This record gives sequence, C-alpha cells and structure tokens, in this order.
Amino acid sequence: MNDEILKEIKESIIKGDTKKAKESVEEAIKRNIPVNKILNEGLISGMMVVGEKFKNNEYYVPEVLISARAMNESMTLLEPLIVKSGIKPIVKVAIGTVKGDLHDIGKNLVAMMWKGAGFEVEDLGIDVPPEKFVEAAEKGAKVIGLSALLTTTMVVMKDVIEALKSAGMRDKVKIIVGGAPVTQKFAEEIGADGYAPDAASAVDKVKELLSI
Ligand code: B1M
Repeated sequence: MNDEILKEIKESIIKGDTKKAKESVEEAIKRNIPVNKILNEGLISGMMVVGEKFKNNEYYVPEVLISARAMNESMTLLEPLIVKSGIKPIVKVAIGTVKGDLHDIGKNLVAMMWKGAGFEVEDLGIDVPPEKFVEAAEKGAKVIGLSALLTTTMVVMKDVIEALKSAGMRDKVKIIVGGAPVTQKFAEEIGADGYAPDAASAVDKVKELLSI
C-alpha cells in the first residue's frame, strides 16, 4: 500500500502533475512514511526518470520545467519534516552563470536536477563575478558549477578558476563547467575538474567527482 503511494508520487513527477504529486506527498506524510523514503523512492526517483528522458530526447525543456515545478512544490511540503528529522543534504554545491552572461535556463535546469538529487544548492544567479564563486567556496560549497552560453563569456570560467587559486581555495572545491559552447576539451584546457553536457549528466558528474 505504501509502495503504491510512493509509485504515485514518482509517476506524478514524471508527468509533471503538481496537484497529484502534492496530494500523494500529503497522503504519504499522513501514513507516516519516512521522509527519506518519500524523497528517495518518490520525488527523486521520479526526477531521475525525467533526467533520463531529457538526456534521451524523449522530454524537452518545457516538460522538464513542469516536472521540476511539481517536484519543487512537493518538496516544500517535506521541508519542515526534513528540518525536524535532521536529514542533512548529502553535499553543498553552488552554481551560477558567469559574469557577462544572462542566459539562465540551462543553469536553472542543472540547479533543479541537483536539488532533485538531494544536494543543497546555492544558486548564485546570472552575471556572477568570480569573487562570488570564491565566496561560495569559502562558505563550504564542495562543488562549484559554472554555466556559460556565449563564446565570449566561456573564457570567464578560467578567471573563476584563477580567482579560486588566488584565494587558496582551488584544492577545496571541484569545478564543473557546462553550457552550449563548452566542451570536454575546453574544460581540460582551463583546468576544470569536470564537464557535463546536460543537466542530468551534471548530477552524475558531482557524484563521480565526490565519490558519493
Ligand atoms: Co542568447 N544567444 N543571446 N539569449 N540565446 C544564444 C546562446 C546563441 C547561440 C543564439 C544564436 O545566435 N544562435 C548566441 C550565442 C552565440 C555565441 O556566443 N556563439 C546568443 C546570443 C548572441 C545572445 C545575445 C548576445 C544576443 C544579443 O543581444 N545580440 C544576448 C546576450 C545576452 C547576455 O547574456 N549578455 C542574448 C540574449 C538572450 C536572451 C536574454 C534573449 C535569452 C536568454 C533568456 C534566459 O536565459 N533567461 C536568449 C536565449 C533564450 C538564447 C537561446 C535561443 C536558447 C538558450 C537556452 O536557454 N537553451 C540560444 C540559442 C541556442 O542555444 N540554441 C542563445 C535551452 C537550455 C536548456 O540549454 O542553456 O544550453 P542550455 O543548457 C543545457 C546545457 O548546455 C547544459 O545543460 C542544460 C540542459 O541540458 N548546461 C550545463 C548549461 N549549463 C550547464 C552547467 C553545467 C552543466 C551543464 O555544470 C555546471
């Protein structure tokens, strides 16, 4: 019976049905299903399927955004319980679109997927100067995600890496870069730790780099 509810949550996230997802989460809470089960076997499990579908071109940006909204709204119901039960997010990460660049759709998708994977995400926004990324690292982010959509701003990613080096923080964080003009080769050239071509791969990349 409880498995049925968890399946309903998962399916609602995959379908992007916010109303049904919230109702099912409320029902799961009423039945005292543990929060981590609701999160992992319901919400996150659904979002992982969305990520896979996105990677395989079965889902496009609108579907992903709708599912992400269903997930975010459902998660607000769990938030008080998460705080109460003392479940800690598995890792703290930060993400931003680099200075000079105002594109945020891809960055937002990565942030949503990271949240869906259970990471604590600090979203630094768009047009983020290198010193803000350094600050995020100093505040404890273990991974810094850099997004750029313009060939003229992808070079700013190197400035962020240099700023982290100057601040003595480079070996304390992993840096993942992404965005349409960014490539694995470019990531290696500028000394980033990883490159992810899409939001779902960005989840795998964090796990790979931190061995979690
Ligand atoms: Co702009 N724009 N834009 N734009 N825009 C592009 C990027 C462009 C390719 C269009 C074109 O000419 N064909 C072109 C760049 C050319 C180049 O540099 N080679 C361009 C240009 C030129 C410009 C302006 C300069 C136009 C002008 O003003 N003359 C200007 C620049 C403004 C600025 O940033 N300073 C500009 C402005 C804008 C809008 C504001 C109108 C709008 C942005 C709105 C917003 O983001 N809120 C916009 C849009 C929408 C685009 C296109 C059409 C779509 C981008 C998008 O959101 N894609 C884009 C054309 C295109 O890409 N085909 C274009 C959907 C999104 C889900 O994909 O962001 O690639 P994407 O993210 C993916 C992956 O890249 C990856 O995961 C995401 C999901 O799978 N990913 C990461 C992204 N970040 C990641 C980080 C990671 C890992 C993966 O780890 C940390």
